Amino acid sequence: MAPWWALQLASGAKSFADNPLIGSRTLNRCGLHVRRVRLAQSLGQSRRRRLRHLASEQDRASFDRDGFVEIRDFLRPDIFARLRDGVLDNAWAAREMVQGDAITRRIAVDRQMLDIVPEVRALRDDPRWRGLIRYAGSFDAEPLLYVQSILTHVHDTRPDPQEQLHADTFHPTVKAWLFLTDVADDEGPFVYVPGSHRASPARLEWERAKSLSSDLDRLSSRGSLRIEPEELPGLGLPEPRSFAVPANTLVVADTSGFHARGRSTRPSTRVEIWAYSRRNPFLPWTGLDVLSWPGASERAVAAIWKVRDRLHKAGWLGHPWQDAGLKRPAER
Ligand SMILES: O=C(O)CCC(=O)C(=O)O
Ligand SMILES: [Fe+2]
Repeated sequence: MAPWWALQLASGAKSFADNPLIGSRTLNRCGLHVRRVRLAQSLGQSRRRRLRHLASEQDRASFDRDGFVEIRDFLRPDIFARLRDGVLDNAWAAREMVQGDAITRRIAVDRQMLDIVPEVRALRDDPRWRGLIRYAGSFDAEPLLYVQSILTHVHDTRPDPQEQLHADTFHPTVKAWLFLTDVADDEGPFVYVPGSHRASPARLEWERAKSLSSDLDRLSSRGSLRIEPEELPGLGLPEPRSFAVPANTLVVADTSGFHARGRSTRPSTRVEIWAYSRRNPFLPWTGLDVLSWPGASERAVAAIWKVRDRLHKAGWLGHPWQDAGLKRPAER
């Protein structure tokens, strides 16, 4: 396995628990983890500089400062209303994952949805949407698109682990949410710590300490490092900002910054068009992206799920995304 583990060092592999090189305290004492963070950060910055033309100066300034951009009233109201109704009023092939007491439901934005709800296609092709996601993600790459629903307090069990502040991974990466429903502050809004996308000296020191720690919780040990709110001031970071926002708000964020899903105090349903893009952080170039081939991105999600189903059946892979049949996005 050693050559495979070594190759993974040049990829987005992030699990301290699954790769003995990434998790090696000896190597991390010599600076392996922090070097990967720094190199990925500087390559990401360099790719972003080459993609500056894709986003407006104002959007870039917000993103560079905060690690996110929030745009209210993103679509024209009549177009947004048609998009929301078209998506919410139909039943689509859905997958669901249970985490704690919450269910995350995902529906692929595939060819069928693009045909039935043309406003979704218009969103996918909207230059501001396209450009901002590419700039934030630091790649000229087509993101994977889903309709995502967060249903809280479905099960009577431990809380949803996404409620803990965390970084998804160690390198620049993007997720985007166009909220189709209003999100109240006590209904599990997205929260983000402004400025936490930067690899500041204090953050690098914190990364180093984590990479040497022998008692990481399960998700941290798999490379999505958890942080306690009390630790933020020590890193020179402010309190998290909560995105309690009206429908038709777009948030694009670098989720290597600290973020979470805020508490929900009662059963709630949040629905969004959700975009995700992640490539090998050590690629020096911005393009050459397979998902950007014509027709590829709208088939990709179904293909990914199919491959995972097969690997799961063969016993090679845990696969949390269960087939949930046809569901309307906000159905409980
Ligand atoms: O859905 C949210 O509000 C954030 C969940 C999260 O941590 C993520 O999508 O990476
Ligand atoms: Fe996350």
